[in-house]
Amino acid sequence: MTLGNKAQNGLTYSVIICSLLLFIVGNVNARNSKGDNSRKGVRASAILYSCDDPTESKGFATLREKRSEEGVKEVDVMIKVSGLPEGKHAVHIHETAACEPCGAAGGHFDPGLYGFTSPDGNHPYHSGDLININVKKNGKGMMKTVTSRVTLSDGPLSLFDEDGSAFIIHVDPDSYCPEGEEAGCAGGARAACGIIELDS
Ligand SMILES: [Cu+2]
Repeated sequence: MTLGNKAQNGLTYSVIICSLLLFIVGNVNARNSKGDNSRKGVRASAILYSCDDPTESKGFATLREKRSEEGVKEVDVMIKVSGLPEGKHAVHIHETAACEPCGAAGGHFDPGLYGFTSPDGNHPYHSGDLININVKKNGKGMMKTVTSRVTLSDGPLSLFDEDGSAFIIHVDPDSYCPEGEEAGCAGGARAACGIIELDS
């Protein structure tokens, strides 16, 4: 074998190894991007502020939309709060993305032909009705739930309609209004509010 042949063989091996590396890296990238897209879905979040002092943060919420095996859109909701009085507090998605004052968030999110957003009426049948959050002695609480009554993506139940949506944490627990409409049965006054925004 001449020196020229050796150099040529070396070059050939280098080309083969480089091609193999590029192939492997390309495949890993393709798999990652496919995996990320299918897992990620649409996500949103909200920072919760006190209704007494809108500069004081009381926690945050995250939302993630996914598809069930049946193809139904489901949204995972997670809320963490701090600095709230011990006990249960009603949590709902309200119909307007406004928190100053907290009353600006309006009634409960309930789009559609028969939408009825009055907080104590049609409760707990609004699209935005969720479950109580339980706050411990130290003022901290966490709540996780899943809802198929709202979506983050476009559609008739989207939280991102023309005026958006906001979380409200109420002062009192949600009794879910077993006797029908009764003043305060859905949690009464408002303790914290957070405008829901799509994650970029
Ligand atoms: Cu409410």
